[in-house]
Amino acid sequence: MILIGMFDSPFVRRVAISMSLLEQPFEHRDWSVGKDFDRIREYSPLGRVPVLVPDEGEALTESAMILEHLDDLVGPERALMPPRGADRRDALRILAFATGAVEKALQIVGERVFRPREKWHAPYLERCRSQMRGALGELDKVCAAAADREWLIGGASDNGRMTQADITLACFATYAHEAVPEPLDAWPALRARVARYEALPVFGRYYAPFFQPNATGAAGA
Ligand SMILES: N[C@@H](CCC(=O)N[C@@H](CS)C(=O)NCC(=O)O)C(=O)O
Repeated sequence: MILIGMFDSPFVRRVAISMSLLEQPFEHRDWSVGKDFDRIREYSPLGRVPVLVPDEGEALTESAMILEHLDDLVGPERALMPPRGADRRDALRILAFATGAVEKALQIVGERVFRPREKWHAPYLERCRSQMRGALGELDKVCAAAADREWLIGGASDNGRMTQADITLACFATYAHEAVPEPLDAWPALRARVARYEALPVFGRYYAPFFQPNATGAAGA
């Protein structure tokens, strides 16, 4: 399989980490959505990454769909999403807030990347920032409630196992931290858990620092 997209994308990153954990080897195309836009669009006319080109069949885009496909490939025993019940619902809730936070972070970054500074719209940036912070606050509560557990999902007795909720939480919170940038200091349980995950070798292997297009660009500034 071929995975297209750079590891400074939180969406590409969560797919790469998942593929590694699921022992699904892939060739990496480190293509930028800027300079390699046309090449990416040959595989996905949408022009977004990640794109996963399977050994057989059409290319897949949209990280959530790719992760579903990977879980399907390995089967329910090894899948990174819990199959059903309270564990699945808890994982979905974490994914929803993490996804909401990273989408708001991307909107803040997008304003800086695609619009000249004099056109940045401060009320819009502040709205996005407050929504992102609302979602990060919810994730902090989840992390605080799981403070004595290694992983977010699973019973206290078996201590659970790493799931997609852990992977996505770390990839998306790290993006908000580095790209917005949002210090995470207001959410100590979230910050500590993300730091612990980011220290794991698989997270380090699929990491690229976010390139700040406008180093002065605090949202709303
Ligand atoms: N919901 C999509 C989001 C993907 C996304 O926004 N990727 C960004 C990189 S972080 C991208 O390709 N941006 C280029 C563009 O939208 O023009 C997913 O989960 O795959």
